[in-house]
Amino acid sequence: MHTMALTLESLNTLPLDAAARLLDGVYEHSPWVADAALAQRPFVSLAQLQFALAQAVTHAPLEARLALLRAHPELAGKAMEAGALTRESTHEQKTAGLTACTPQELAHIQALNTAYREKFGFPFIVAVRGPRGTGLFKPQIIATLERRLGGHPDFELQEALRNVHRIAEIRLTDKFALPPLRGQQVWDLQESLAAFSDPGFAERGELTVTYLTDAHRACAARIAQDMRDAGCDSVHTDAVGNVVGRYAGTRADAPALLTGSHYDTVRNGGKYDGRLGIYVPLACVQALAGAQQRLPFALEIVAFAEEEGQRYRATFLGSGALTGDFDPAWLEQPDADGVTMRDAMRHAGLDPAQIPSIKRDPARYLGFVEVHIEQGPELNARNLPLGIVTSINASVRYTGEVVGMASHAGTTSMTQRRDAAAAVAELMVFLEQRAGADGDSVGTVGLLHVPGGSINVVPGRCSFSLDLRAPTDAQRDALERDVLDQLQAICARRGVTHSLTQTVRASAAPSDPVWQTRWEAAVQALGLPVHRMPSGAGHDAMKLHTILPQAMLFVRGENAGISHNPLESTTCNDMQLAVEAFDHLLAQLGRAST
Ligand code: HGY
Ligand code: MN
Ligand code: MN
Repeated sequence: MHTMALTLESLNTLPLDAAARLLDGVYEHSPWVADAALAQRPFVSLAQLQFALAQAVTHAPLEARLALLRAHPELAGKAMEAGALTRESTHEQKTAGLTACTPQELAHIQALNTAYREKFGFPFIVAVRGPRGTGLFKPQIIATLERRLGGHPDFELQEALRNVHRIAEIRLTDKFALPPLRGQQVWDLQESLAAFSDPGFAERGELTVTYLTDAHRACAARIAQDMRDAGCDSVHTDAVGNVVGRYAGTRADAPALLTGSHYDTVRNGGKYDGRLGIYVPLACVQALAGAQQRLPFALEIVAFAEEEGQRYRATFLGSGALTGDFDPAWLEQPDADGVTMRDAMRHAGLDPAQIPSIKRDPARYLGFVEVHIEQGPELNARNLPLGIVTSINASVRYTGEVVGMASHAGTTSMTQRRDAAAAVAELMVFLEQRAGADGDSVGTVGLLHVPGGSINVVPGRCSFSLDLRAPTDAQRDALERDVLDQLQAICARRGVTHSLTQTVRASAAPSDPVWQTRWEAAVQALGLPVHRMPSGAGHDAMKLHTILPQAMLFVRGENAGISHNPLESTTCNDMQLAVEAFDHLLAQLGRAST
């Protein structure tokens, strides 16, 4: 390990061959990567160097990329047993406990390695120091190997390379002695928050936090404490359960910057959806408070209590309360157990009568910004840590039911049936084809249920949901019209009836150009390319869009950006970069306000 930490200055100014030697070991047995990347110097940041290294690999011929993968040792493989690993790999495999496998573990891992290499033609590679940089556990590594063994060769080639880049990023962090401390803290705070989960899920190690459950209230209390610990001058929980932390500015009357995201989750969801947008700005408050520094405006961070609409059909409820869009009819809505929202609020000690006072006066705010994981594969595929959101797609959601006639599965001929489930199935196939025809529309039936169904009964009823999205309102409306027309036609032909309830209708929310430019300047200042992209996912920002200028910053997700899934993941290095980008945006606003 280098006794002296490397510096960008040395890397930028030393003769190329000397500079390349400083990067020895970053890409396993593959000095050509550093040689190619150094042509891009000078580098203003480690992130910029990292991206140049990744680009050097991306632009290399396939054979060179495959050779890079094949230069890596197997996990708990023969090179480890023979003590022939590089210094870095030895440290990494030791840290992961791979040098201390039981004979059964060793046999299992080596059998998996053999199967993996036979299927893909290169060794299984995973960054064993993981997204936190301090190490995956052996069971996690084995589970990842088992999961990825089932992958598609094209995907797996990219996934293996992404892990090589993550290994390189961690090795660079060590070489430059620049641990992403603020990113690690953000990562750890979200890890702690993920300890709270609803019953029925917590026992399975799954994360589910739905509106106003005890786990949800425990999250609110923890977030409030984290806001106080970070240095917020005031922290309160409002009448719908939003947790609001405010870091005062030097001018009490100046409009504040509003930011935040949601802390509820989908069922068996990920740890970062929403929550990252609470803890990234909180890390900025921590730094400001630590330096006893004040901005010329207040920073107000809102942890929105409800965005996913899981327990009640009331999506964006938390941010909707701020924009004056809380629908009092929601209070009487029962959940699956018959508990009305009003009762749930009473149980949580919230007073619905105070909800109207949550509405914000837009004149008191500069705008709204939200940091969120991308929840998609784009940044991950481009080896980019951050992305700039240009617009949030329009969406419309329905819950519905088709009613036919339950009848004997054995005696009802195929021409006499009024099969409710088959009708919905036919609609699903149409929806997939119709949304696909647009290219950038999406349609999903996420809920599908035959109530009281039996294996030997033709389904008489079938409940379902529709989630339709598109980059513009007009395209969403056209998709919606075609799908609803087709549902009508299917039901008429099959002699079944249907009912539909619209639960969400959200217009596309283009980013405010001025605020989008601020995010772009922040990302550029980090030495990263500006990658602009729409958001396929809905966010609280689309609600605040109705009263304030807004723009979002996306953070790359691991595992091809999967989300609404326990595999949702992002690294402490990427979180660090999001914090630094937020710092930069605050500094821009500070300069603009003076
Ligand atoms: O469904 C969405 O787009 C968001 O995650 N609620
Ligand atoms: Mn979500
Ligand atoms: Mn979200």
